[in-house]
Amino acid sequence: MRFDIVTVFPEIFAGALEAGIIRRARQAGLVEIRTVNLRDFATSRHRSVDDRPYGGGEGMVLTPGPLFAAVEHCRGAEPAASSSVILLTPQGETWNQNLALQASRLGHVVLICGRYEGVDQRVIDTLVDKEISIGDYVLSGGEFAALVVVDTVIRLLPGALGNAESSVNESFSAGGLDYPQYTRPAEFRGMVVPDVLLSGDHARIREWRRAKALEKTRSRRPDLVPGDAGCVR
Ligand code: 6GU
Repeated sequence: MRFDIVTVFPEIFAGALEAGIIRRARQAGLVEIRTVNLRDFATSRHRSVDDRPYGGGEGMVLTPGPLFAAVEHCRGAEPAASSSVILLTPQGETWNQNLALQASRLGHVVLICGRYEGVDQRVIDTLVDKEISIGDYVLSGGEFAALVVVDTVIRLLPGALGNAESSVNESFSAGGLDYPQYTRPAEFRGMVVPDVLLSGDHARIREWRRAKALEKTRSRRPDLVPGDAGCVR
């Protein structure tokens, strides 16, 4: 799989894409990730990539020229249909595990990091396949959202996780939140690990974990409890 990230701040990505599971997936050849500096595709004398909105109002809007040129550069000779262009914007559909799973089946994804107060609508109408937001809060731009998309998708690529990190029992793939975890020591500052976890009785442990996970999901995220009112699955 391949990601191209179109951004005016490529320096944001350096550290984040060179650590942990993302680094290992890149080294294993499971994913190729490039950052593309939008400013490299500006043609004006001052290499600007934004301008004032027609009709007036606050803020600056990303102009179509550099964005079209950058995406065309990312596509190279490949047909437009074999890549998907995602714009990171607070106006988008909210990202979730199911959208990540769909994206993990794509071959080539171009992520455009929205900046300033918006993006020219002609880019959205004719270049962008999907607009994505990562939640109901305001980011300064799409860069951190692009990292969320890349991380969540890479975890789903076959071979990206070792056995120890297997996503089978994780929150959300399993449909709810996780049960509480404990490790050594068995007693820390007077706080003890629940007896059942030290019992060696794996049937009882499984049942305790299932009950704890359900209790936590019911109280924090009732929308995720299968069969309950409000569950979105
Ligand atoms: Cl994708 N962009 C911005 N600017 N803010 C956001 C977002 C994206 N997702 C949530 N908030």
